[in-house]
Amino acid sequence: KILIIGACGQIGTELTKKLRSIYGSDAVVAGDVRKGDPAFVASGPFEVVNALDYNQVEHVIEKHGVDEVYLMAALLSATAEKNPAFAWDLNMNSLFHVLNLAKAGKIKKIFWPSSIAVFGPTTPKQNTPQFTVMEPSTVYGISKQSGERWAEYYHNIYGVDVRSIRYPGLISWSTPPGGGTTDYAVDIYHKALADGKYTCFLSEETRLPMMYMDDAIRATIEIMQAPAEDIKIRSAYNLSAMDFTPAEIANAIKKEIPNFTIDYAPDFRQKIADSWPQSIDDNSARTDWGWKHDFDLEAMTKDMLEHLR
Ligand code: VAH
Repeated sequence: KILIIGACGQIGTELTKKLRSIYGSDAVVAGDVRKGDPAFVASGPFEVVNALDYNQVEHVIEKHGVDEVYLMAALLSATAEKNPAFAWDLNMNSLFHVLNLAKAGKIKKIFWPSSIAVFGPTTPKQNTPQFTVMEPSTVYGISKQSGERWAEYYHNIYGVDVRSIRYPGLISWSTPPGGGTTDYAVDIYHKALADGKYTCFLSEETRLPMMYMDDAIRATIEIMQAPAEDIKIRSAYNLSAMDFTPAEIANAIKKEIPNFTIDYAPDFRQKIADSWPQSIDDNSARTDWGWKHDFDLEAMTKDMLEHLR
């Protein structure tokens, strides 16, 4: 049985649906501190669970016989900068709770999301390697880098089977973005259809690694289904599909919506974006567990607009 903590979030919502379509609704318990929309809750077991409450998490695991946990609850980069103490508390202590439940033998396998935010201003920005300098300059990035260190430690010292991916910016038509710096790449499609124009909070040449949500969900499930011996990296795997700038995604949209216009008004998120890589080398994921992406910018744009129109 699977428990998703943070099931109502940007990734969690789609992950829950996909896992239920693979394993059956009753095999996947959706957990979130928010109640979640009734339709979602009606489609399978749902528990209100606070990722920071060890006893609540343990109770849900025992009540449903859960043996795999996907811990998707976190504050993302932009929100975390506004709430550093809570972001550190939520992002770190929720991970310790789940790692300790696995160490105590109460769950068998954990998925925990890392991010390209673990890289900082001193990291090489082109084709960022799997192993390189990592001096994250955001609260979110610091928590993700620390989380990777602890995940690897719990695997090496206590044999915990925890698996992780450094997600790039994720774009989905069906779930709103969750307070990240890459959220512009979701907002732009909605505004292009609604208003025919978009004011971007990053500058036009800000290149960032990105991925369509379909690819991210598939990667998450594939790394969890891989044989344990194939997962040679227990901090987190670099993962990549594409990288683009606001100008490039705007041009891709203009091919479908010719009159679309974009202008730029960079805000505090520009500094966060400037500290991150522009492109990622994900050869370790491709070699160790057969990762390969499907969606490029053009395919994503077609699929986004098709679903949102
Ligand atoms: C954020 N979407 O912007 C997340 C992600 C790499 C970006 O970590 O914070």
